[in-house]
Amino acid sequence: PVTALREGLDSGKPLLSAWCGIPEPAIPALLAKEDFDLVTLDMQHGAVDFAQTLRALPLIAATGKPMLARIPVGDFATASRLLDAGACGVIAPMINTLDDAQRFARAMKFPPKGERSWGPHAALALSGLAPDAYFAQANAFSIALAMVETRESLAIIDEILATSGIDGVFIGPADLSIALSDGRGVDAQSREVETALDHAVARAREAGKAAAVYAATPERAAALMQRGFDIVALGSDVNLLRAGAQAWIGTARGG
Ligand code: 3PY
Ligand code: MG
Repeated sequence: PVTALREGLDSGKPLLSAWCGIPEPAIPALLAKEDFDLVTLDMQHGAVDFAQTLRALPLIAATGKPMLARIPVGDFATASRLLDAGACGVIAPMINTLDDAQRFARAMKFPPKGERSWGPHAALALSGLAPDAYFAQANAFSIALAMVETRESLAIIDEILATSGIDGVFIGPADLSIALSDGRGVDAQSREVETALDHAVARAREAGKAAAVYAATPERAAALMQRGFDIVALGSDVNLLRAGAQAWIGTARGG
């Protein structure tokens, strides 16, 4: 399973991810059994911590699906630890400078590309790969997605995409809408955001790297998959539960 996200991206078909923030590993395990292509755990805004992510990993891996995780801002040491634990990739929020991108990339890749330290014990156990095989392939299959969600970041998207060890960009439409409106509000579908989304897909294509994005509704996810994103994360588990509850309650009450 550690190689599964790379393989999914290489297939060229858009991947739909579940997005989990409830601090309970049974939830990503349950969603991995549905027809999602992968599952993402959100350690930035979700309530999941490292221990819960560790417990979710083998449960997701048992389904053969890849797991991605989003780290808290600047927490690049956790990016390496997630790879050691068997995550297929990491999303780093608020990558606003080239230095941010390089520091993130270095945590994600072994030398000579980066500075990741050796110790992928759970990843070896989960994948069944021998240490030398893991080492030889890990830089290629461990996916580093840098979040572009500010004006500064959008202005250097080509440089971020060109950074050695960065495998793609992940657009945060909510934060980007705040930035592009100069703090006037949050509107993940503002005109400025829509333009930036198409720009990001085009620049990632040109760079031969991945473009990923967050979608808050299934309709939005469908549209963004059509617009060329390689990964669309449909969030969140909380929204899914609430939407399901509201639909069921409505039907049960005869609405
Ligand atoms: C954003 O939209 O800002 C995100 O980070 C997606 O969760
Ligand atoms: Mg964000």
